[in-house]
Amino acid sequence: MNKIVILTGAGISAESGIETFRAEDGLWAKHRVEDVATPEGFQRDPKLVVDFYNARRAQAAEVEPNAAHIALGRLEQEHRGEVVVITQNVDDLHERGGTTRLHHMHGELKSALCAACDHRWAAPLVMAPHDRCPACAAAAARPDIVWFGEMPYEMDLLFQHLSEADLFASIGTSGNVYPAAGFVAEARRGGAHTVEFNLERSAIGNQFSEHRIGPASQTVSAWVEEILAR
Ligand code: BV8
Repeated sequence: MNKIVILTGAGISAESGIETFRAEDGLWAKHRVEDVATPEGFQRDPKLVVDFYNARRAQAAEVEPNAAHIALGRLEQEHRGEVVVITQNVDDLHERGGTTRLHHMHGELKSALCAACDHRWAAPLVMAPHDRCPACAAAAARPDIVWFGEMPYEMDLLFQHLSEADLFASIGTSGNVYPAAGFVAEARRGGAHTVEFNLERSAIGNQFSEHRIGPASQTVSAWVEEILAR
């Protein structure tokens, strides 16, 4: 099992206290996706969108990585082969859990983006609509987040990693959002063994060879122990 590629979703951060999207009391139960996670929503009401991310940025600063994040950090440190984490999450719990080879395919709360010149900088805890870009001074700052209808980041590189994976693990994602939900098929095409970690089988559960049902803090820690003991 040389190269391990791991995709994570909101479920890996749930036990740290960050609500997921599609649970009954989740984010999409309180906000309309169209209003807070699309470019059109941002055009329509930039303050609503900026405040939605300000609240999540503040929450992410208050919580801690859980045993699953920490186990993945240890796996990267101690596994003889390559370990690459691709996350749909925008919090920084993987970094704080010790993962360094990390790709935020949907962006990150800690980054701000200039819609005019593409400059990126460390986002202030509280962003305001039309904050000025430190590089070009345009009042065009936006959260550095990939909204629905926008292209996720580094896709060519991510597909390269998926094609080289010997082992592909998907942790805490409902398999509703593409292109991330298509990654397991890509990894299988490359010959990878595939395992899904979730509280229940996801919408794409039938595409995985192996399932580990239960809270990620327990199932991921046990899995990492097994791999490192091989
Ligand atoms: C694109 C922003 C094209 C950041 C997000 C086909 C049909 C219809 C539409 C589409 C289609 N293909 C593509 C689309 C469009 C769309 C899409 O997929 N729509 C879906 C809804 C059908 N996709 C896009 O728009 C993507 N872009 O396709 O661009 C393109 C082409 C050319 C040129 C330009 C563009 C962009 C998608 C990114 C959107 N941004 N987020 C933010 O606000 O956070 S998506 C959002 O959903 C988050 O990023 C989140 O990470 C992601 C996925 O959600 P999950 O992480 O899976 O979270 P969820 O709550 O759903 O599930 C949690 C899971 O954890 C559950 O299964 C639960 O059981 C489990 N769990 C809970 N607790 C635990 C646990 N597991 C283990 N342990 C626990 N303790």
